[in-house]
Amino acid sequence: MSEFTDIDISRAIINGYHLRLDDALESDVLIVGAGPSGMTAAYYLAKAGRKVVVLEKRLSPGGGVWGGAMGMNVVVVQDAALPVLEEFDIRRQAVASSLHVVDAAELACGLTAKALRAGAVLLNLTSLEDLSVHAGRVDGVVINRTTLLGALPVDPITLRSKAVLDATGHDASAVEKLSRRGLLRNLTALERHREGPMDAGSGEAFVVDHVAEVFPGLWVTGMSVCAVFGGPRMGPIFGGMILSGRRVAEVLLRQLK
Ligand code: 48F
Repeated sequence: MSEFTDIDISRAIINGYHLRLDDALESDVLIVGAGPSGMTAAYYLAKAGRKVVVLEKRLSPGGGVWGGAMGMNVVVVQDAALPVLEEFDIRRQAVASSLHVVDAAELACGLTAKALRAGAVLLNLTSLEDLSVHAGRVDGVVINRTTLLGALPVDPITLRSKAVLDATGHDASAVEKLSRRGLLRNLTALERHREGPMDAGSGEAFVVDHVAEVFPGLWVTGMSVCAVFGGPRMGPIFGGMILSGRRVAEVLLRQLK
């Protein structure tokens, strides 16, 4: 006779998840996208004591890291990002002048594990459907189960936060919600889908230098920065994403004070 039943297991899942969801209803920072920039930001914000919730539309966190380049699961990181890799206990191998290779799975898992252990909460299979705006400020997100979104007429729920961070990569999905309503008239690059052509050297600096609050309460990091401001794309080098996530966390922490 087993010590537990199938119903005990089901109850553990239901209660565990709904406690987590209930706790996620109000937070300091909601991060949309569990790619490298989003998970790095989640770690530094949670480590500083902020309540952080990360939404990810897919099953697995890690975003574009897993596939490396052309499906070769190795990524490149430059010298500037080594202190962050060390903080995350992620190994690397030096290859050429200032470049290192990192196993893609170790990077995706390493960023995720550190962010979660610092206290960030991840809701997977959860898609951003819309933003919540009150008194001219983004103050939350409207979410739905990824598998329902667009498939069935099922209403979403809302989570509230002091700041929302768009870390959705090339799509800049959160910023796009405001842009298509004409609320961001100055962001012409996003409206014209004008991410610049490949230029890794410039792009890596661009995503760090241009992290910004694009609308009160709504911030961008990672490739969303390029999508919004028209910076160059950069392919399978990830130091810029990690440094962009760290930088936006630093700026946000100052503002949240
Ligand atoms: O694309 P992604 O890895 O963004 P990133 O952190 O890093 C970009 C690099 O991977 C790569 C690159 C490197 O040089 O150019 O592209 O800027 O991670 C974005 C995450 O956001 C999720 C998506 O599934 C991915 O895991 N995401 C996108 N849209 C939504 C979303 C949405 N509407 N709701 C929830 N998650």
